[in-house]
Amino acid sequence: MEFPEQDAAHMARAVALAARGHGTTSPNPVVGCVVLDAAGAVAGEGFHLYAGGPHAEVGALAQAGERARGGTAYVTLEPCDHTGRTGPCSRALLDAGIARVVVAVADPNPKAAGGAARLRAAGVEVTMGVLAAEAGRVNEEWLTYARLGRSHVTWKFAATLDGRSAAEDGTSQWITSPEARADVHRLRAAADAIVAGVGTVLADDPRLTARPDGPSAARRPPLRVVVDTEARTPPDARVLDDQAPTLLAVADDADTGRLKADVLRLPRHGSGLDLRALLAELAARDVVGVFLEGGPTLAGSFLREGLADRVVAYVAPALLGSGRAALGPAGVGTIDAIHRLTFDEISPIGPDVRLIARPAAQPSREQ
Ligand code: AOF
Ligand code: ZN
Repeated sequence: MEFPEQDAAHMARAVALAARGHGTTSPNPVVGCVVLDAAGAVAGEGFHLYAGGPHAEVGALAQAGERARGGTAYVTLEPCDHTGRTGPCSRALLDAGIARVVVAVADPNPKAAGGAARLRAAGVEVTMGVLAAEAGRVNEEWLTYARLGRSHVTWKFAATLDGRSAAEDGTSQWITSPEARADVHRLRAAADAIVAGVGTVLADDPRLTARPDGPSAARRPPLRVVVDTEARTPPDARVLDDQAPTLLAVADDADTGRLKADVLRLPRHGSGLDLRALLAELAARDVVGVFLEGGPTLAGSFLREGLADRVVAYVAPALLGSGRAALGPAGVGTIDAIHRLTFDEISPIGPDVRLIARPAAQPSREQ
């Protein structure tokens, strides 16, 4: 039996389920699944929680049990057709007797793809593309990583209403409220890596650790990455403490003699490093999502290269009038080259506002 008019509503639920995996599934995608029985009633729900754990379909099918026979499965990502950390979901759906599978986004992972074709070949009705934009958004970090072979980048900054991140004398603590800073720690904790430039390390000596007060505190700490072309990070910098692993990204000819850190050598690009190569190297280390913090120079370089996929701005109701701008030169010499974004989300956080925006046409801009 078919219930196509219900497709969007059930897929919306699957997308909401997928979102529950945010911050814990890396290097795997977030995936949600809803299973209906043959009469169209919801019989099971599932989502992917961690790499190596059951896929969303398997969880939903287990809940549905015998009621799945002749039923419909809604999945935010094409069911896998491979045996990786777990068995193929295409097979699990067939074994459960599912008659129809509705998919939002095709799987770009060549190792796992092919589930839709396998199901069709076995006589299952397959509908692709339902709520593809929403399902793509919920899984945007992993889809960037899987499609482009590089980590997804969220650039975060905190600034005054006039876009400044430090006063004239360089002082910058605290522009935003404790509530906004707690929110930053939650976002940091959900990332696989936290990236900062050596300028920020020299100026602020940050720890770059995630210190959330909530339940995510138990997760493994994000990798700290310092973009440090000339290897200027002081050996006693806090970022090199033992609170989390740290990678120093340096130029291939940089002198790292006195540093005892993990070093990643990269080609130079302009006056800095090849950031595209950095993100490919991080992806190869299973870093799906990068949280880029500090400072304006490095953020400008990412923007210039078209490598900032999402912007999270914490804006305080305060004015400075002078002092360091939140963003340094970003390759915009004339108004035609302006980086246009669209707002995704505008939320009050304590006395501040959190704005989430993304480039109007990412990631096609870099393809
Ligand atoms: C998931 N969760 O719910 C679905 C996935 O490492 P494995 O063997 O668990 O396989 C991961 C791949 O399986 C993943 O990259 C994606 O292509 C596919 N589907 N993965 O982690 C899920 N449905
Ligand atoms: Zn699967």
